Amino acid sequence: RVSPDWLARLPKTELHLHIEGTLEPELLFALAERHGVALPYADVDALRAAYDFKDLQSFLDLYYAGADVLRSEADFHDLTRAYLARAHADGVVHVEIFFDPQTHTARGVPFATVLNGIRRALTDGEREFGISHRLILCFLRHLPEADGFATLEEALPHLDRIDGVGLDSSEAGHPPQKFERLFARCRELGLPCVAHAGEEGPPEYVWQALNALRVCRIDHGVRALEDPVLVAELARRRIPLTVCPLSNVRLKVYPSLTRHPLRQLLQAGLVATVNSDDPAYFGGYVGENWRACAEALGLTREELLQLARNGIDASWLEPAAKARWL
Ligand code: ES4
Ligand code: ZN
Repeated sequence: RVSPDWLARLPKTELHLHIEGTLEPELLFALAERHGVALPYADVDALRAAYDFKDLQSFLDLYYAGADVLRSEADFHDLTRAYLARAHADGVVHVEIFFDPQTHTARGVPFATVLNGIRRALTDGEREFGISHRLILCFLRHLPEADGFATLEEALPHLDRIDGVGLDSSEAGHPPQKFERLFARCRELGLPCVAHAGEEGPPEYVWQALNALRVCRIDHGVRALEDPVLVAELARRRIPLTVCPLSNVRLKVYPSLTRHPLRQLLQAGLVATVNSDDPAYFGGYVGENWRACAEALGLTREELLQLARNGIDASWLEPAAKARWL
């Protein structure tokens, strides 16, 4: 059994984190107050009690509703800063953060407001906490590909501050293929691509993320284990999986953490990493994901070290920066 101290000191990365998913009920209420928004919940406890999800969609409904209080640059800054302080306390040294511009531009919040708030907090966080960062623009897959193209158009003046693109939201019925042309354009622009695949969707969606979208990393990807040929391909190409154990349990991908296949992924030779996804909604930041997995799965020191190394390896840090941690 590893000691809590040793685990706390392990240098951690976070490569699968939706910044909108770090909106804690306390901040959500404070921002509602800031903007004079009425909430359909009496208090913080009533809101938290609603975080009882049956699947991905039931979570997304609340997640998009919650994001409605994010309106000003200060809101996005405060949100991101609170997350970085929390991550720092967990021993996180590098973050690659998703944001969902369409959730905000659809409500009239300008793209630049969102980006400026998040970016300013990331830059400050680098100085204050020593946390390095990348920022990944995610397209919402439940919307048409044309909406994604319009969002990319809005992003063009800011590409110097966007490090890559991703694909998130409702997976079932929205295969990666739907975004083949959009991702081809993003690759032409030099943007590295990732996509959520194999969370609720079948292994076929992971194949499509690889072959149609040409992603360099798979977000979740746990259902790849159902297809041995796919597992072999992911291992051979060393395509990292950004696994989110507590998210998977909360969204009922697995009935409990003891049934989570994190160890199987490692044993299959996959570059699996540990991440928190939407920690304000899923009951644990990344440190808690590590502790809970170590405990529920009885992970060894060697397995935990491998997961930490995988996180550095799977990151988009330049080789010299990786060498500092490896
Ligand atoms: C998400 Cl857990 C998850 N899956 C897909 N899309 C998302 N957006 C925020 N969290
Ligand atoms: Zn996610």
